[in-house]
Amino acid sequence: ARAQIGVTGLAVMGRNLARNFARNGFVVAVHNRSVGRMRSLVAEHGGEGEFVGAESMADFVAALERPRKVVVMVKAGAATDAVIDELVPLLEPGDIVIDAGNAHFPDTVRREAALAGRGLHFVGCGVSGGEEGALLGPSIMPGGSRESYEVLGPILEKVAATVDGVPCCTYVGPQGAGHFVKMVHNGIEYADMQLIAEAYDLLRQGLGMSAAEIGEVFAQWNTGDLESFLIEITADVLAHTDPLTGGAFVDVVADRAEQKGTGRWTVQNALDLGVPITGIAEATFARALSGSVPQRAAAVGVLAADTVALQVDDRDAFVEDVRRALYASKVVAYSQGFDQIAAASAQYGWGIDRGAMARIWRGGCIIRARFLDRITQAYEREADLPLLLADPYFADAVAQGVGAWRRVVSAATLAGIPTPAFSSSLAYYDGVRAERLPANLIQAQRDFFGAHTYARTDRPGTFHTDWSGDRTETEA
Ligand code: NBP
Repeated sequence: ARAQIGVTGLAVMGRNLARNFARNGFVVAVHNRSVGRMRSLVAEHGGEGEFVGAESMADFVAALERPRKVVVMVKAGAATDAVIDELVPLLEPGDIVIDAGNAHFPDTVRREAALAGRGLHFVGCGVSGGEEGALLGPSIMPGGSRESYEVLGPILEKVAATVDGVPCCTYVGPQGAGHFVKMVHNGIEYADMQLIAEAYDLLRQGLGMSAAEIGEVFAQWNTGDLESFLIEITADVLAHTDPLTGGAFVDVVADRAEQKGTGRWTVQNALDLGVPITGIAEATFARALSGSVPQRAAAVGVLAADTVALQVDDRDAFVEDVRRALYASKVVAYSQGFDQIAAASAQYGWGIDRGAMARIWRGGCIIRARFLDRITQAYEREADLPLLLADPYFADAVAQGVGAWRRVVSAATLAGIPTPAFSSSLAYYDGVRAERLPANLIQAQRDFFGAHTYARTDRPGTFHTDWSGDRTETEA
């Protein structure tokens, strides 16, 4: 046994992750259900490092040094359980199974408990960065026992992306914490992408700019506060010409956004925890709306528009307004995502360090951005920050753009350009900063029809009014 780590599941992600381990000097055992993938990996990339190809699971396990460290990189769901079931009888206490696929965190909680019962460590590990990240350095979010991280951490930190010499990998927390954080990362990614798409739409439909011109705007934005992987690739995509038609590539792509489920899981969990992640929810629903083919067909040309064309005297000023609105909306979406992490951490007892999560998202992953440094700094100033948006840096940054934000949202509304994420983020901002919300009326209504009681602003206690009788108030 001489392999320091093993990877089973050698499709795009597992193959590249195995190569990444080998290129970093680790001896890697590699295995795949169908042996062809394993053989082609060794044949094509054997020169990049030291691979130990195994044709059976038993040979694979036998090739590993103890405690064994087995990365499972298969299709999330039933395939993961099938591989675990095959693997577990071959392992010994102290061995570590790392699920690096996109598992739903409740599955990870279940698997961790089952393996812990057999003396095995189970590490639900979020990996972001797609194929390229897996090969060149992803952002890695491992959960599970702290003890397992002591053995595994140094290996993962070596293959992770680095920013300013700091690896984009750290221990996240017990049980399903790693996959949970990866899920919220993906939810934030949905919001970020939707906000960018809305900004594009405002410039395209609102100002009538060409895709290539907007690409230049995004390239420009990528030199400032918005600098990020997603803004960078947006500029690239918008500049791309379709070889078939000679027109802008984006114009030939069908406008139906698909999803694999992590956005939906994020929203479902937020509903369970009661955390208002309106940006991520709107982004997830916007994808659903785009894919609502019969509904859209029934509405096009039928539903009245009654719009007012965008009145723009100064194009550059409007573009700058959109940039500010995008930044402010993005701060809201991230603030909400970090709120969800805080709520889950408290609810499940995971002790997640939010500043550290922002730090490991600075490189390797899809939402990598300059902006994440600011988030880490905010949590360094105050680890238990109740609201990221209210951190002095972000409160000030948003304050400078709030006028622009209102102008953009109102212009979009009048022009009939849908901006669900821009608009709902602004509504959240106004809601969370309001001294008083109309929830007082809702509580009164609830007491009226269901005797659900209410609290008063002027006295402690819980009260009920006898609405159907003489309307006297009693303390409940
Ligand atoms: P896929 O998600 O396409 O899965 C293919 C792999 O799963 C193959 O190795 C396949 O083996 C194996 N597999 C299946 Br399917 N059923 C199996 C079973 N019953 N027993 C054993 N092996 C089984 O691969 P991927 O795109 O490389 O993604 C791997 C994981 O990484 C997924 O969980 C994915 O969500 C996650 N992820 C992907 C990305 C990305 O950008 N693609 C990013 C981040 C995370 P076979 O070769 O024998 O069919």
